[in-house]
Amino acid sequence: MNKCLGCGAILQNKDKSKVGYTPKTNIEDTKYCERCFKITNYNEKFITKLNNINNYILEEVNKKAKYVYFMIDFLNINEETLQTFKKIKCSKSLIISKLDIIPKSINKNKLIEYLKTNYNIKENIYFQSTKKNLNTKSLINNLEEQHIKTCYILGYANSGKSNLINKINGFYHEDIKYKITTSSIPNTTIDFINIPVSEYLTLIDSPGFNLNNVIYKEDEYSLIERTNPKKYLKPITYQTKEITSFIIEDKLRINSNSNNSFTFYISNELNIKRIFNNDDKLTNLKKIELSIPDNSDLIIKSLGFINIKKACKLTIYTTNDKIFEIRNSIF
Ligand SMILES: Nc1nc2c(ncn2[C@@H]2O[C@H](COP(=O)(O)OP(=O)(O)O)[C@@H](O)[C@H]2O)c(=O)[nH]1
Ligand SMILES: [Mg+2]
Repeated sequence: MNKCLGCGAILQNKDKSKVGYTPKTNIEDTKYCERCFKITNYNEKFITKLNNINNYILEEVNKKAKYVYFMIDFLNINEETLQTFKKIKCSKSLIISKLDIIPKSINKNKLIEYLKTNYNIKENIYFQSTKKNLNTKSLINNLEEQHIKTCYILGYANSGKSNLINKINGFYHEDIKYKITTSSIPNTTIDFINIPVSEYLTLIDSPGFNLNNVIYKEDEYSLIERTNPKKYLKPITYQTKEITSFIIEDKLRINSNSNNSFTFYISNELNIKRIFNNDDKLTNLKKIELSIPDNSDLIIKSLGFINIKKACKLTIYTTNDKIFEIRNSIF
């Protein structure tokens, strides 16, 4: 069976609506499926649903893997993503990817200490950026020093797995002929892809784990793309003295009536409106009440988090009431 070099799906010319489709008749000589061709050459966007993907990845990896690099970007550090990390049984390290977007004000060593204690992580944690080529070679050196021959690159959808593998492959081969397909929309990689980067080392790309709950609908491309910061994230702080509401992209409304300080760690491309009333006019949204302890982060899964200085009660109107977690501030 011939697999697409871009996404790992088994190539087929029977069903246009299924993954791996190519209109070509000579499948044996085909390198990429139609979807990968269109993503790479025409920047087309596709919604790809992968059923039961989280279990599929875990089962495969817990059967076969000896070593795993698990990637999460800064805005997706939360209980759900780290619980998935913990379900991987073999030796592993945690990679905080897209180092280039982490606000400069954040002390990286303190962040590592926080992750270790707050989320009880015993494994090594590294920062990495493919875009700025930071700490990519050292990830490979680690593997070589430990004589690891095969490493699975796992992580949440869009954390940058395929870009990292293409980059590393590029260190070994000046002109890589066949690149893995990458895009700003989740679920670009469909199945595991073995990439022998050198005589001694094979990296295995993987489909991304999917969050159980997200704020956007699956076809909201523009919003999905804008949730990913393209450059350094600039935290935005609002001091509140009276009744204030924050409305994010008309999908989330946070009503506050305390003397407080809210710092948003979400993509600067997202629209945050501040208004000075507590109307609840977003009646199509679900209403929830949350009690926030002193100096906490309110995590909004798929967006990032808000650091809130003082204990307070918030009324929240939201498209999805399962996207919240509260943690001690990472600062
Ligand atoms: N800022 C930044 N963006 C990145 C980096 N690596 C990947 N991306 C972006 O993240 C998105 C997903 O990348 P991809 O490699 O396809 O992620 P995958 O789903 O984990 O394989 C793309 O829009 C990339 O341009 C990085 O180091 N920094
Ligand atoms: Mg990928």
